Amino acid sequence: MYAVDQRVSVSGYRSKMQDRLFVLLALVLQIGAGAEERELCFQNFKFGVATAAYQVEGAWNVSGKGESIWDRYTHERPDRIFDHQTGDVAADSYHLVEEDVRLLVDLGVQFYRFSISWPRILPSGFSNKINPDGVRYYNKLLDLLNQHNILPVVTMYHWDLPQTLQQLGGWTNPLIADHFVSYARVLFENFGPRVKTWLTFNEPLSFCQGGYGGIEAPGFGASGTDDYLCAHTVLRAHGMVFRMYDREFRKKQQGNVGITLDFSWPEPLTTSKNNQIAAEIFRQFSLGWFAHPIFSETGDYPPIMRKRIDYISKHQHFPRSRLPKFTPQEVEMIKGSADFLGFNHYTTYLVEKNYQPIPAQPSFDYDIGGIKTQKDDWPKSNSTWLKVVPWGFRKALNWVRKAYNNPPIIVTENGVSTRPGTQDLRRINYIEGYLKALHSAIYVDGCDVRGYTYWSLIDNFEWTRGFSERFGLYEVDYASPNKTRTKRLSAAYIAKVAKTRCLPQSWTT
Ligand code: GBH
Repeated sequence: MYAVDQRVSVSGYRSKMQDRLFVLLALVLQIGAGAEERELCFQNFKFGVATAAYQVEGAWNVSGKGESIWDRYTHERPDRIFDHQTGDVAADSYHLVEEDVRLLVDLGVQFYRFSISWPRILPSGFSNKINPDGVRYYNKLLDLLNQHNILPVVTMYHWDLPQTLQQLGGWTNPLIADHFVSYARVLFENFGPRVKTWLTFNEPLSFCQGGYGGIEAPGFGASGTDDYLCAHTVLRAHGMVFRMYDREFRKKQQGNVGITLDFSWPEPLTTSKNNQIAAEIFRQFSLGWFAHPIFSETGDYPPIMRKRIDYISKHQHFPRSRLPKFTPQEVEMIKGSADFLGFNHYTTYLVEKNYQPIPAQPSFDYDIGGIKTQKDDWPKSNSTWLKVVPWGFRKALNWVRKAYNNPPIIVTENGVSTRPGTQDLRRINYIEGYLKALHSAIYVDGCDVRGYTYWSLIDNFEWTRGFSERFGLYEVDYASPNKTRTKRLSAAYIAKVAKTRCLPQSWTT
């Protein structure tokens, strides 16, 4: 039954009973293999790799594409981007799509997670005019994937909002939710017959906090106000798209709709009660902000967010809470609006309680009540924020299992940046460590994880970090006219994992 289910999708619920049999069988097989050289294998599981439109496509103003907030931002605020780079050309995947699919075939992955650029499909942001070249591009990609039996996992929104909609306030404007629904309908109509796994949003925590509260595009930095407005619209938009899929497409298209949330694991700095509480509040404010309204039994924002932000807002003399309120109808509409959870995880933080008094200026960082740091002796990557802490992955997955009644999960991103070069043993080491942690989360702890996605297929435009951080299994030579892709050692590693569904023993470093 599960096998049949898997043919059409990487997600879809399986019963509790199947679950238990499955874990039991896996354990028996592994014990049978002997403890010494126990092979770690993943059953009924898929491996894939990911990219996102703005980060790889380039072709920012050709074939009818409209302007996105990242086009505008990189052009107007080069000072905010490392080396003043832009995604104008990036890895040029718009023109090199055949090449990218060749790499996917070479890796032997079961699925490819990519995102669709809203302004490439709807140049004005509105659905009155569809750009045929945009539709053609993604159809071509879907054709190629189909030819090679690679399943598409498609993100509708990976941060590249049409600039026209930003002029209206972007995600802080509640009406943008309606435009997102219209955009999603265009996607279901055009691509739904072939796409069975959808993600509405990638990492609303990152783009609401970074984009509306920080210095990612559009970069207004109104922390503690605009970030909450953004999240509120995004949660409504997500729920509305899920319900629209139910009403208009599910019966015919039989796909699954989820959302990708990012969760860095907040570990208490010390075992003190206060730091443990601070870490738990941090979890509620980072993952819970989006997961509680969708995946909890009660819906709505986490009670601790409601309580803290209401209280702090009052002390800052706001006439009402900076955290907007859902109507009871909205709570119901959003609750349960996902077939699975897309889960992005890269790193871990240590959290201690923040004892500072309430500041006059609102900020998310104060509301969250904790201060985050990382341990100096955790292995580094080539990104300041990313330290290698595999055990945090297992803890994060288990927290989700307990908090939300073990929802089906697809790990939609996990990865690490390294220095330029193809001898990336550090990347292999990272992947191996995190896959071991994932294996324990599934087969020891019982987390319902159905797939793993490595970020990223190729080096790409890392937002405000420009091209300085490389996450690819293939290196991209940005100076070469055809953006030459060169295979890294880690590509061979992932190929082996994807093919055997087991961790190769000979690679252990
Ligand atoms: C993912 O976000 C994105 O989905 C993807 O597009 C990106 O390429 C990938 O990561 C690799 O970076 O400076 O300490 O405030 C990862 C989550 C959230 C990580 C914001 C960096 C800034 C941390 N990101 N975070 S800090």
